[in-house]
Amino acid sequence: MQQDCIFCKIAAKTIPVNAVYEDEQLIAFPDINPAAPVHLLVIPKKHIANILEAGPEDTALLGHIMATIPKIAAIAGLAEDGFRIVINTKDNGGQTVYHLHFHVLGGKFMTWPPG
Ligand code: D5M
Repeated sequence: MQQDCIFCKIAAKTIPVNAVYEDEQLIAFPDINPAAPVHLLVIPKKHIANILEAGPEDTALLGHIMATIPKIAAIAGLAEDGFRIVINTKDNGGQTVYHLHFHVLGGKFMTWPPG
């Protein structure tokens, strides 16, 4: 837990969260500023600033998150029509919150490339 980290506070439930899915390693909740009809954030409970900061000790955690996102997407009703997973990283990636998070977006047809 890192002081001043909003997602650490969400993971610790010191900020109330409407969790869509949770286990001992991760929590999924709606993005406060949705960019699609369904927009979830999936975060590790462990503080990792971004994917560049993940170390070899985080390999199993990252695998667990990727393996669990399809389950979360299905709970959110996205399995039939599909969805997009996005990891914004540092300034050029558009990262604003420096606690690793996986955006799960769906509920509409999305174009490519992103802006
Ligand atoms: O995405 C950071 C995302 O985090 C952005 O879409 C808003 C969202 N956000 C910020 N604070 C909250 C809280 N408190 N609840 C839910 N969602 C939140 P990035 O990839 O860093 O630009």
